[in-house]
Amino acid sequence: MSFSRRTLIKTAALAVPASFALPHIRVEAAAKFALKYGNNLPLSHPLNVRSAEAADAIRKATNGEIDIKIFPNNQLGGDTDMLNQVRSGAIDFFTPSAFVISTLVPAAPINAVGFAFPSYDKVWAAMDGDLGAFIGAQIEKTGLHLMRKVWDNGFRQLTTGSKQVNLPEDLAGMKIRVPVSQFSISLFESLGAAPTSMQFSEVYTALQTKIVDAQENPLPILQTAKLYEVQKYCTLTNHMWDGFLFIASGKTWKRLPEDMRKIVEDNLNASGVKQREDIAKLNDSLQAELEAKGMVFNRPDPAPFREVLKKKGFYAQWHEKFGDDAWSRLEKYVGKLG
Ligand code: X2X
Repeated sequence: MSFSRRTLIKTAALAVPASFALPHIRVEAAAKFALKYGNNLPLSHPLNVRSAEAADAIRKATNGEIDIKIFPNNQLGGDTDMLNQVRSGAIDFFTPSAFVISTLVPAAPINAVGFAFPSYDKVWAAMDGDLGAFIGAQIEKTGLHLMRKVWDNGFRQLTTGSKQVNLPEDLAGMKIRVPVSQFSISLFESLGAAPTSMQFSEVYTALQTKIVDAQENPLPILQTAKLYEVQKYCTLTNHMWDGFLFIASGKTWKRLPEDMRKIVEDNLNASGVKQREDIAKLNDSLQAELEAKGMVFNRPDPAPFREVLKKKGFYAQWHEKFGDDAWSRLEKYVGKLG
């Protein structure tokens, strides 16, 4: 755009009533609710692709009155920051995983109990059923609003820079980055590793500079955040299932009229269900793609890992911390644990 045209638009925006201004200015002027959504993942991740789709649908359904702008990739700060911002109302939406919100809602990572979920059909039955209802109720108590459909992060897999992991012994003393969550620390300590909590915004650099040797995340994150550039081995442990909780700031949610809330909730839920399918498809194709980029895969037997956790009292300890209600809701879907 040339200088004179820019000046003209500026002048037009100042001098002309919104209805006579250029179309893109008019849209902005019409948005009664200009809302911000922040997250920690690159634009190419299905979380961002599908939330952009939902934001478009919401804009259309409200004739532009709700305009959700997406800030991906930690643009608004790391997870801890974004959690504070959504609580204060500085941002309107945030999608923490259960780990990220666990500093506020300690029972949230009940869905991530080590080696609990054998498959996705059980995950979605639980998260769309009694387990998800429990997590939602805990979150609502803090004043935040949780959209009913949880989005997929995925089954977490272990990656390392220097050695392949086949047995729990291979984890001895390994410096591994985990999310900022007591629960993740506890699981990897029980397995004999040396975990460090770190926000996702710092993970790539920490691996590159070898502050840590390992991390754990689902395959779509290895791909979209390019962690394959700084990790060599991927061990398909499926050690936890993790989702993204689509939450709205309580302040924002109260401010929206009822019919608008329904439009937001319905569209986010619908896109969330499609996002789950996107991740399922990626899970089928990503191993080959990551192998082509140089990663070496293996798939260990989960039984010895589960045995160590049992022996170390991991299940008993977390059953007590999460409480009987949460634990029995999980076991309802996955069978007896520990
Ligand atoms: O921080 C992570 O590892 C991530 C991206 O999976 C979460 O948001 C928990």
